[in-house]
Amino acid sequence: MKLYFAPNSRAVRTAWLLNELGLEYELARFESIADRAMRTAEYKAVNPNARVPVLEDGDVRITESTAIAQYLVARYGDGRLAPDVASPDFPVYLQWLHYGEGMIMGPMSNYVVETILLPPERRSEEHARRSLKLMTRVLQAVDHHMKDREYLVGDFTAADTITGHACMMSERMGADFAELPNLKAYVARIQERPALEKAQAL
Ligand SMILES: N[C@@H](CCC(=O)N[C@@H](CS)C(=O)NCC(=O)O)C(=O)O
Repeated sequence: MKLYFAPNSRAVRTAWLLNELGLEYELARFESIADRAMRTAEYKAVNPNARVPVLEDGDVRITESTAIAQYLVARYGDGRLAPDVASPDFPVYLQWLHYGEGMIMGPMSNYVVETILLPPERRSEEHARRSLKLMTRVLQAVDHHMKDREYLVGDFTAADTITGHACMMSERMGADFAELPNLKAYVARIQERPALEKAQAL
């Protein structure tokens, strides 16, 4: 298996999950998401969007982090890191597996664009404020869900590697967790997992 990876990116999710599953993988590492090697024709042939992560497994190539997580658990999980399809937890698992990319990352990306990526003269305070407000609102739903829970669905699952990672990145990018105590505790909890620490050190 080969993982196209850059530090501090969504590719950490995939490395984290591979580590949790104890799977061997080869790393194609970019220095950062600004690495010019990500913009080459050679890499665009791998991922036309020139983004990470990409997972290759034999003839399989997947370029969406949540789809990669779903694939890895279905093919290599052997009953681990996801509830059984027949379990009442399964739809809950799907909901939280997809929530990170579906609900959190949009407003977070907009916020990062308006506060970090654009040159100061092109930034809009109003857009930044609106993105932050929306990001906080969708994080409140996770905070509410996390009351009296350790992980998103029962024991640790692949959903934590996606939505947990999105929550962790939201905090790092400036979302205010002061009013989100359950979420704050959850993010602290997942950051103690050795498989995540290992992925963040790549
Ligand atoms: N929906 C995709 C998004 C992938 C994505 O946007 N990756 C970012 C890193 S977190 C990237 O490669 N950005 C490079 C760029 O925008 O040029 C996924 O979940 O994998």
